[in-house]
Amino acid sequence: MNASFRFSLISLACVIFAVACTNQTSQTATTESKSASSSAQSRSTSLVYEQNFEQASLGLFKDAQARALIPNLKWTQFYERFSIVDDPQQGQVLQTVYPAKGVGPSQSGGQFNLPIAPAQEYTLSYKVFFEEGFEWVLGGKLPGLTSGGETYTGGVHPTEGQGWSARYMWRADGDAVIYLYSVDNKKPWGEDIALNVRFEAGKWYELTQRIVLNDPYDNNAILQVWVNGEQVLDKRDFRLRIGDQGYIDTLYFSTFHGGNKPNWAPTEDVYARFDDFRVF
Ligand SMILES: [Ca+2]
Repeated sequence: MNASFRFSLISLACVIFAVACTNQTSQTATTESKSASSSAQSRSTSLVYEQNFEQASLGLFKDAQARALIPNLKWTQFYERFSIVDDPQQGQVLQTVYPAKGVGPSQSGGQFNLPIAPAQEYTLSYKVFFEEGFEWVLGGKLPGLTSGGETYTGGVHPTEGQGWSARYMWRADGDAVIYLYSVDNKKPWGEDIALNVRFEAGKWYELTQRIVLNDPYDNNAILQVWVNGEQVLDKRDFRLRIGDQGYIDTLYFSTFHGGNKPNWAPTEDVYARFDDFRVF
């Protein structure tokens, strides 16, 4: 083999290697961009919180039991209306009672505040089941992610874009909405964002919300919702904050009938179940 032929062979090998590497790089990039845009599943590797209630004791779930299971709870508001029960589909679940004539978190359902490490993006998913006979009445709250814990709820608005809350609500007839407090909501209370899903009693629903904060001075926030894996909301080009603040910092478990007037109350005790909370 003369020197020039050997040089040609080496050159050819280098070219083949370079082309192979380029192909490899472009395949990797395609795969990543597909998984990034496909769904909330793409962030499942960075799970920051998970709760399936399998390690809890059956029976009444009071503040002490909750703190044993979830050590970093900030506060609870249970009033002996939370229990751990066995569910035929889900194993152990958290059950909440909404007593007859009860309205608001002091008389109906209950709440807890679970801080999470502040971040610009999170996905929260959990399962909810309304037991047979559930009365929707005018509506009620369901858990969601917030910035500022429980601050921006109950008619308190983040006028400087310093926080927000993105719980869900059921409305009359079980219509599901996102119930949003954010800097550009000029209504006296939260703003309903329709999900075009109607809850029915006796069925488990998996609710998944992905929130990406807007850049500090842009209108590029993202709020996406999936119900049982099907995307039902893709809200973009809005603001959740103004400036370098408003980070996602709380899993706000909040559920009750209301509103704050008696006409939001059920006529009998009604029950819901919750399970499989995941933040990632
Ligand atoms: Ca469970």
